[in-house]
Amino acid sequence: QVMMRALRTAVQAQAFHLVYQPQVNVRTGAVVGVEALLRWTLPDGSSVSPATFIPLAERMGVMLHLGTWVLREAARQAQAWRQAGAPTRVAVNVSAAQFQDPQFVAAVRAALADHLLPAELLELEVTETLLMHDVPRVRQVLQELKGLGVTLSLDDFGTGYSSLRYLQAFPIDTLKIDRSFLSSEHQGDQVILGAIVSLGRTLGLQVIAEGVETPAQERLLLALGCEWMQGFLYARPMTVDELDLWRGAWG
Ligand code: G
Ligand code: G
Ligand code: MN
Ligand code: NA
Repeated sequence: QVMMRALRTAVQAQAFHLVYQPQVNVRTGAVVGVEALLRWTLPDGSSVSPATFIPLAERMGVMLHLGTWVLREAARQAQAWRQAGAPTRVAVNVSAAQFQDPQFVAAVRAALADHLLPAELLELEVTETLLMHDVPRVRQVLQELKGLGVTLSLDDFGTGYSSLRYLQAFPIDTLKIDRSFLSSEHQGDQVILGAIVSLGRTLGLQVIAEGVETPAQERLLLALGCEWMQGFLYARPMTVDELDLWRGAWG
């Protein structure tokens, strides 16, 4: 209850900001994009994890509002990087409330138009769970989004229940392998990892591994044919200023 009241106040006071985590092609060294991640800072300076406050925001019915702010703020920042001569594709996590909103495609179109952002600099991350319901509508929405020119990635891939048929039916560009497949020592998870990478390749999808923390994980992924990576091994989610510094050091 205390948390709920604080969240309601935070939404009004705009006590949120985005941090950005680089996604790199380890073979070429290119920064292929960044993922925007939402942060809520409390008045005392501490911060609450989105894993905690996003489900709360969903239940309170403010996630649509918050998610729309994220989308627009990410588009604004992507345009700022572009104008600074460092065009960077920004990936935004889409919440259930947004995806189910009949105005979602219009909101994405407006975010691009209002910030004069080329659509290829925006990626939308959806989860398998979002895609499970009402397949014809989901397909329609995804096709309209693709029609705008944005790219689509399937987040936390491998942890949900999406059927392989959906994968073919939906115009997804990228699979994001869930980090649970990396963190585990189980031999079986490495087999799944390999299977996801080949599945992606067979379907003509880009594959990116999330949660890469060690050189051993990087080696394994490269051996399996996955070159795109995101994780603490390269960088944590960072503020814009920190990211600029990181970019300079990354080269
Ligand atoms: O950044 P962090 O690891 O703390 O994020 C925790 C969870 O919150 C992740 O599942 C992430 O996808 C989700 N998340 C972070 N930012 C956003 C956001 O802007 N919108 C939505 N819908 N989820 C987010
Ligand atoms: O669900 P989603 O994939 O959007 O969540 C992204 C979350 O993963 C972010 O909260 C981010 O902070 C976290 N994350 C990113 N890289 C790593 C990593 O290398 N290790 C761990 N444990 N978490 C990571
Ligand atoms: Mn994500
Ligand atoms: Na993920």
